[in-house]
Amino acid sequence: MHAWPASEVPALPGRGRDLRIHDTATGGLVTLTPGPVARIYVCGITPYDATHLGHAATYNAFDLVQRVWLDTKRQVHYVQNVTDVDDPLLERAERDGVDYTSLAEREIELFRTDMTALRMLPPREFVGAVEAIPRIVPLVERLLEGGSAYELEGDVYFSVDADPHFGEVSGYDAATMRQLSAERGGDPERPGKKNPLDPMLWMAARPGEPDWDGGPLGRGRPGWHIECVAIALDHLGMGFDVQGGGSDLAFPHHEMGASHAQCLTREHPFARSYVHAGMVGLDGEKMSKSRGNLVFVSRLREQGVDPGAIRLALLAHHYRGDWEYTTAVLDEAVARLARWRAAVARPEGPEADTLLRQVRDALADDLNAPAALAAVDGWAALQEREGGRDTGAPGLVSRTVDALLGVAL
Ligand code: 5CA
Ligand code: ZN
Repeated sequence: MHAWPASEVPALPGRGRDLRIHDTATGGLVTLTPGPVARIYVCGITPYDATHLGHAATYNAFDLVQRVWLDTKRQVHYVQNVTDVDDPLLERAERDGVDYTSLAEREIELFRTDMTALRMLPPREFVGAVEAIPRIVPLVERLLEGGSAYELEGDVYFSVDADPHFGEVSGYDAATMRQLSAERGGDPERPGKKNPLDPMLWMAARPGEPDWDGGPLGRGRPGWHIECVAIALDHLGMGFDVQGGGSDLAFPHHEMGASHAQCLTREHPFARSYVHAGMVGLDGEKMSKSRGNLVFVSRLREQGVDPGAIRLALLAHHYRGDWEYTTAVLDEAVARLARWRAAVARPEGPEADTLLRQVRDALADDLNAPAALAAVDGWAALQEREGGRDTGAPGLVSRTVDALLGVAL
C-alpha cells in the first residue's frame, strides 16, 4: 500500500555523530554502525482505531533514529507494516457492525494524515499483512519442512525450542514469558502444543472470519509475528540495523519474529539491535485501544493544536521511559513552540553553531530529545534576553530543529 508524502529534510553543515542507543537484546548502549544504507523495520499499527499519542511517541523515536542517520550522510531504508487482519481488528469491526476492511482502510488513511502532519519520515515500503500473504505462506511451509513448525488441528505453530537463540531478545524468564504470552495474543493454555509459548504461524479458516488460500496449508490467515518477518526479510534481509517498536513488543512479538527468521535462514541475528520505546499512559494506565483511555492525534489537530506542538510534547520525554500525558504537557509544548518561533523570526541572533553541536550530541546519545530541547530553549532565551549579530543564526536554528527534530518553525 502507499505510505505518506515525505517532508523535506534540510541540509545541515558538517555531519552528525554515530548513534549510540539502548539495545534490548544486550541490555545496554551500543553504537550502531550501519553501512551506507541504514536498514530499519518499525512495527506498524493495527488499524482499528485512530493514532493515539502512544503510537505517535513510538514513531517519533524511530523518526529520530532516521534523522540522526541522515545527518551522518547515510541513506535510510525504512520498512513498516500494517496489521490489517488480526483478532482485535475483527473484534472491533464486529462490535461496530462494520466491514473490517473498510474500518482498516479508514484508520490507515487517518494514520497517514497524522504521520504527515507530524512530519514523520515515511517508510520506503508500507506493507499490509494481507498483501504479504503470498510471501508468508512459503515461509510457513519452509518452517514445517525444516522441523521448526508443527500442525495442531489444522493450525500451524512455531516451535520456540527450534531456535537456540530463543529468549535472547527480551531476556525475560520463563514465568514472565508465559504471562506476557497470555496477555499479548498467545494461547499458552491450548492443549497439544509442544511448548505453551509456541505462537501460531497459520490459523486455519474459522467460520465467520476472513480467510485466504494458503496452498498446502489450507485456507486460513497468518499469525502476527510471521507477518513482520516476511515483510522485513522481503525488503531488508537478515541482519538489518534496527527492529523497532514499543516496549510491549519486545515479547512475544520481537522475540518470536527473531526466532522465526533465525530458523528460516539458519543465520543470526535477525536484527543487529532491538530498540523499544516506553509506554505513554493516561490517568495511571497505559494508553491502549483496548482500554479506551486515548488521546488521538487527529482529535488534537481538529481542536486546532499545531502538529509541531504535539511533536514537541512527545520530544519533551526521553523515548525509553514510560510517561504520562497531561494537558500541562501539551500547554508547555504550545508555549515552547511559540517561544522558538518568535526567536527564529528575528533577522539576527546569537551564534548557533554551538547549538547545532549540542542537538547532535544529545540525539546521538541514546536519542536524548529532552536535552536537545533544553539546548534550543537556551538559544531562544539568549535571543530573547540579549539578541545577537549573527544573521545566519535564526535560519540555522530553524534548519536544525526541522532536520533533527522534525519540527517546522
Ligand atoms: N501491529 C502491531 C505491530 S506489528 C501493533 O502492535 N500495533 S499497535 O497499533 O498496537 O501499536 C503500534 C505501535 O505503537 C507499536 O510499536 C506499539 O508498541 C506502540 N504503542 C501502542 N500503545 C502504546 C503506548 N501507549 N505508548 C507507546 N507506544 C505504544
Ligand atoms: Zn510487528
